[in-house]
Amino acid sequence: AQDCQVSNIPVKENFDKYRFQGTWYAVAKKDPTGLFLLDNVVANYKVNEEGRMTASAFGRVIILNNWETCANMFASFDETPDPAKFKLKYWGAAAYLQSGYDDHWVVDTDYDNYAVHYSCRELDTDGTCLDGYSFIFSRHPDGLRSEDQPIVTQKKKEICLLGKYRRVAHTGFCDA
Ligand code: DAO
Repeated sequence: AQDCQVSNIPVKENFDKYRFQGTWYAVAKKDPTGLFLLDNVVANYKVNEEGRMTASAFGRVIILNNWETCANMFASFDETPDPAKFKLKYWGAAAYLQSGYDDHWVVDTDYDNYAVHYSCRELDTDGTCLDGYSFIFSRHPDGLRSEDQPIVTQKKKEICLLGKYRRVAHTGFCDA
């Protein structure tokens, strides 16, 4: 795993999208080029009647370099042969928000406390990731439990992003 080849990145075995449902607070993030979601990022995952995983998310964003707003985002996930590897189709409630189609891998989760997300947008010629992003999610708005921190640190290492994260603040900016 630590050869940093994207194709060798380990993901959650037998990922259960049903147990993953509900609210996740982003507590840390590794940004991609041209980052979008800044902080106050909260995602709510659901599995719909057809068995498809969907999500809605909020986060503070800055549009056109100076206008700060709360983005209301929607997502629909396409499954792949690996149950932990999805394709994420996302769009905003408003047209000026970002939209796209990214990888969405669940590297690890215990479903009840923490989750490590990974997305590589652009592969380098050597098979490592040239441009990607990653969220560390917690079920708890105040952060990770201390017992989960060493697990998450180990996973950050395995995805070659240790030291690349920033803390994601929750200040109530996007609270309804
Ligand atoms: O913030 O720079 C960025 C990239 C994030 C793009 C995707 C956000 C919308 C979908 C949220 C679903 C759960 C991660």
